[in-house]
Amino acid sequence: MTGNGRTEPIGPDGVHRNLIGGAWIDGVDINQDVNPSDTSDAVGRYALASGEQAREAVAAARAAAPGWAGSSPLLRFEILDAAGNEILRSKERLGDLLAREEGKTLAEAVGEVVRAAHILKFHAGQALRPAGQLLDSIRPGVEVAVTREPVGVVSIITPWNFPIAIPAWKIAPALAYGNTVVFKPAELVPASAWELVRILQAAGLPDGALNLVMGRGRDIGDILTSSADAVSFTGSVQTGERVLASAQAARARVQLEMGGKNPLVILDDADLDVAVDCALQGAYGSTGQRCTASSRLVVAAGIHDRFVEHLTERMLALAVGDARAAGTQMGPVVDASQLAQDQKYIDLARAESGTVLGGRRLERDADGFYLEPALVVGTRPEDTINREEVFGPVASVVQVDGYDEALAVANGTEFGLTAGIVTTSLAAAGDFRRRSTAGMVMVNVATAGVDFHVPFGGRQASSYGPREQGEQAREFFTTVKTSYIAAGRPG
Ligand code: UN1
Repeated sequence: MTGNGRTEPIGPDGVHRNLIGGAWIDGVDINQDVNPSDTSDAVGRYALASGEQAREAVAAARAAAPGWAGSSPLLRFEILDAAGNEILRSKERLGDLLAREEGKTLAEAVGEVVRAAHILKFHAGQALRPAGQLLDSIRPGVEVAVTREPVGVVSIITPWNFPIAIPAWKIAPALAYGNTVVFKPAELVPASAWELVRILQAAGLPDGALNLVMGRGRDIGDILTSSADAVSFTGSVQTGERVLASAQAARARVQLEMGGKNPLVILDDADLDVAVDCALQGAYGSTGQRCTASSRLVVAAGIHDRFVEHLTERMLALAVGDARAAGTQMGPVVDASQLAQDQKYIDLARAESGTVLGGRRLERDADGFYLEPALVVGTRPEDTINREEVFGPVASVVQVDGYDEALAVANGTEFGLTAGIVTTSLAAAGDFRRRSTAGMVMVNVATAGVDFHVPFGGRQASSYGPREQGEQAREFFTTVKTSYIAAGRPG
């Protein structure tokens, strides 16, 4: 390992390198980042790290840990804040890159980039906010200090659907509270992650504080989860379970964000426009590719037909096209295997439940993974479409008699990330907020699209460990020390 920090981030062959111990290093293979709106468009080439390089990255993070843990909170503030400013300055370029590699619309992508910047700036501030207590001991002459210290080396593993915001909301608090980081982004979207790391490094991070290893999960995943002090992961339930087992065996603390099957309840007294807006945004925003998506629409009988009619009309009118083209309202699905999964669930829903509106494969000028948004009507809560996460632009409707049945259906899932209700009844909204088994409840707003200054996380099969984001992020990224201090014997 060179470790002198002087190598170039991009090699002479145009390959974007990994960052290990402050040095930009070639990988052992090359990953071609492809545009899902136009598969003939090669976004860029990214170095794939080997297992050996992942080990070096962990070692570099370990070597840098004491120095970064002891750094001034002002330095941490300045670096995160400067990186946030740089991201804001580059939001158009970064948004374009993100839309190009992931396929969400340009507006969504620029919005995500701005959100990443705000996250960095929020946690910059957190670095300066003290969080300790000084109290009297129960013994005379003794004081007790309760302080927080960094956990150590944090492995961060992120999914493809939020290529810059999710990395930012894990990396920023990790660094703000004095941890060092080994970061593995999803192989499908290395470009945004690489830019984030380059900007953070250029903002003045010491060598080894943040390490980037772009690599295949099967090559480096277990190394990262079994050799860090803490692991923060967002991704599938299946991978999350592996991460949990591996990290726990190493006695590392773990934070997992996984799937959802989020209900949006629509009561008879709902404002129809609000209901349709929430459903449209929650189910089809970001092509439905988010764990907070409203994938189950639980609709009371009195409003059901009007709601389905209006939603179908608006859904079928959504302009599906190139993520970066003006006028596009929904971009493509991220890749061929996700498209196959979406189509599999659409076929299954048709066989099990009857009616699927939309959901056709679409052709556009360029060769991309275009899918018409789909609404499955007349489903039963026990149907596969209401139990398993699709992770695409597919929502299903369950008709219910009234509030009590709606609540039971909404809660009748192994997941528990977000749950929404559209109603003008204060009593129903209040009851739902109390009795929902989800970690986040939305009243008359979409289930997807969350703030960065408040906790994020779910219950049951959706999440594990302390909450992400907001002030709450401190729980996971710090460990408590209790010190008893007496003056000692004078003289
Ligand atoms: C959002 O809905 O604004 O992977 C964020 C996901 C979530 C993030 C959703 N962890 O979809």
